[in-house]
Amino acid sequence: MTEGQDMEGQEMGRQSREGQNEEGQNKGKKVQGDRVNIKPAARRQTRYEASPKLDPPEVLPVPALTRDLVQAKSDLSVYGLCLLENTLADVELENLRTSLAAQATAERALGKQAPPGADGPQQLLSNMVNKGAQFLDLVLKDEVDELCGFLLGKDFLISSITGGIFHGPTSEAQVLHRDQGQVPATADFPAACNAFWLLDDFEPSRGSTWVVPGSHRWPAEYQIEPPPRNVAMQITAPAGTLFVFDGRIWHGYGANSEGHPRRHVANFLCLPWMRQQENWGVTCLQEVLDEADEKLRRRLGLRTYGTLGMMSGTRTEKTARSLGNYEVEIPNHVSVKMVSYTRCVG
Ligand SMILES: O=C(O)CCC(=O)C(=O)O
Ligand SMILES: [Fe+2]
Repeated sequence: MTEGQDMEGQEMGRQSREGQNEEGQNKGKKVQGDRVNIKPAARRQTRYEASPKLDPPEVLPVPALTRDLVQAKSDLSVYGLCLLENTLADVELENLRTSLAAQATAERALGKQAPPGADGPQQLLSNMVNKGAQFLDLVLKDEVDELCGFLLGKDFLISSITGGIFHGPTSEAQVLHRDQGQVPATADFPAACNAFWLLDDFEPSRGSTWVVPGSHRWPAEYQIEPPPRNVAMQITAPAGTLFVFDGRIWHGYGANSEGHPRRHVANFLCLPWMRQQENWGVTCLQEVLDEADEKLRRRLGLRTYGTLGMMSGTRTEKTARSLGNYEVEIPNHVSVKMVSYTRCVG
């Protein structure tokens, strides 16, 4: 049964129970016997097809590398992750490695002024949105639209874009966590996902990501405290792979015993009604906004989504549809150029 069908089924059940208990409730509605006839929605909000719950919790294997988007979507539903091989051309890969390394060196050279995460053998680079068009190009690629749009619907937002480099050996693996930890565990759907662009071969000896495949399908009570490390396994995938994982999956980076660089760019994406990780309104450079095309502006959340994200009361050309759970028309005419406001005094 798909998630949409499941939700509609629950809704039907609630309505008909209410109909039975409260007199007069059914006035004006078409009643057949003791059931209220409610029309199901013509469309579901996302095309995500949920796999059934794993209750009791079961750990699945890591899915095989694939080059097929249909297979990758199925892997996301079944395992909670997919490994789409060969997604970056060699020249692009080399360019990304070089520019990530140059950015990392420049940030380290700032010493005490450097952003958080700059020192130590494992460097974190934050806010890659401001650090070069080559990083922004990644999040706009068709594969991200296809796979992350499958999980989150077509209007998903950029929550953050970060980069990571292991410069040498490390001894500590990251605590297992879920990237949508701020979302109640009872939310039975992906609210966020991570799309990692692997710039080096990810192998266990280089601290490749630990994952618990299938854990997105576990009941809510298993999504609050992390499971023991011995149920997790590490991925192995070549540079150029797009590694996408559901925000509900238990995971964390590994320890890099080999010391080989392990570089990646992370596109962290979320539902269009969820708070983004980076506060773009504060940190996105004006020159990035000036250069941004329509799609990037939407992905950054600089467009309205239904009644959300309005700008001093947004004027739209169409009457807004604000009924229930719907796909929303995004008015495109709103400019993100800075406007000077004049304050009227008395
Ligand atoms: O780098 C990795 O392998 C995982 C990192 C991670 O899970 C995170 O930063 O949230
Ligand atoms: Fe994470």
